[in-house]
Amino acid sequence: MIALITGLTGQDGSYLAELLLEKGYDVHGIVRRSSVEKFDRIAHLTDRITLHQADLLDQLSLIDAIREVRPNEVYNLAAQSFVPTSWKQPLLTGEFTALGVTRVLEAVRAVDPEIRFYQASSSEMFGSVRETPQNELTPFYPRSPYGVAKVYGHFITVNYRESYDLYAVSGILFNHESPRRGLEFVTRKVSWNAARIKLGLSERLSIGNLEAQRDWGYAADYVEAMWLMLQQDEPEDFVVGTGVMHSVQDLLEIAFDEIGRDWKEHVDLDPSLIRPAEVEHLCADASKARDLLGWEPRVKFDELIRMMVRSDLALLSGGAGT
Ligand code: NAP
Ligand code: F7E
Repeated sequence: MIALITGLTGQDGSYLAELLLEKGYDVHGIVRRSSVEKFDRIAHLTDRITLHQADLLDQLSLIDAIREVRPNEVYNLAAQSFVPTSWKQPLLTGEFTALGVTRVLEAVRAVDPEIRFYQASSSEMFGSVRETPQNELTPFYPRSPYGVAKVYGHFITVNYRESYDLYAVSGILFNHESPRRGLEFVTRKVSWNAARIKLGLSERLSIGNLEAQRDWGYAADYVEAMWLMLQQDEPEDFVVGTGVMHSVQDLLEIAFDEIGRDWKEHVDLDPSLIRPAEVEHLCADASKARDLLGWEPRVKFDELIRMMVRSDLALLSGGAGT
């Protein structure tokens, strides 16, 4: 089996590449040109995977990459994925995160409509939630340019499935984290700064909305759900999450407990980190994934956050992270 991953250099791309290699796949990934190579997350894999230069903004580069690789499966994980940036760069976010999906789908359709296609959709599409917990039938109400772009990506995937009979599926994944998470996302921001405080490298951490609640899981568990979605008889969309919500305050309590400190003595509330429109709480009903895919999350929130803090302590002490 041959797989092509867009967003290979991101958090999920690196875990998915590891999973597919374990399963014996020939793994290819799309990377975009940069003046410095940022391949930290895949450095341990580069001798076992093949990289192709392409960009979600460039239609021909995507067609060329798919024509060269001739994959059985395409996983479209590339996106502008940081929600606050989507207010600062709404047009670019729309180009990457919305229209980029159509470009990959068009490339699949042009080269080989038998290719199975996975789209990385997001719980941010539920936004101001219409019901709790959220399942595949819950209406969308996105609250950021990122969420709006993901709704487009979701429906263009559904539309190409229905219009052209492609095996194209949308995985509606809730927040998933790991020691490889970008430093600007709240879990990693907290684990990294807690580790710095423990090591005496800093004293304070600025945080926005303490009350926001998310359904946080472990990225390595979630890439397995992506793969399972492409192994079914019929293409269908799935919600993937743990069904358990925690607040940003819970996150601080666990991370600072891991370093033996009281978070209240180190955290400043910074109103500039409050978003123009917030998603207050998200909670998955992943029963369809459990029943049809046999998928279950393995790592719980407390264990995940402690793992991230320990990994950052090791990294900041000059060792290898997880
Ligand atoms: P991430 O760490 O931000 O990785 C994003 C990837 O997209 C990077 O490899 C990045 O490449 C690539 N990329 C961005 N713009 C591109 C372009 N124009 N052309 C080609 N590649 C481009 O994101 P992640 O957390 O792994 O998430 C993977 C996907 O799942 C994203 O689509 C995200 O929106 C979605 N998602 C994530 C979560 C979550 O909780 N993590 C939940 C639901 C959905 P560079 O390295 O060059 O920047
Ligand atoms: O924020 C609050 C913030 O940036 C989580 C992406 O992977 O998951 C991610 O989007 C919550 C929000 O993730 C800070 O207001 C408080 O309510 O870690 P985050 P996100 O916005 O939920 C979804 C599913 C995706 O699809 C996205 O690609 O935490 N929060 N204080 C803070 N957030 C950040 N970043 N920084 C703070 O200081």
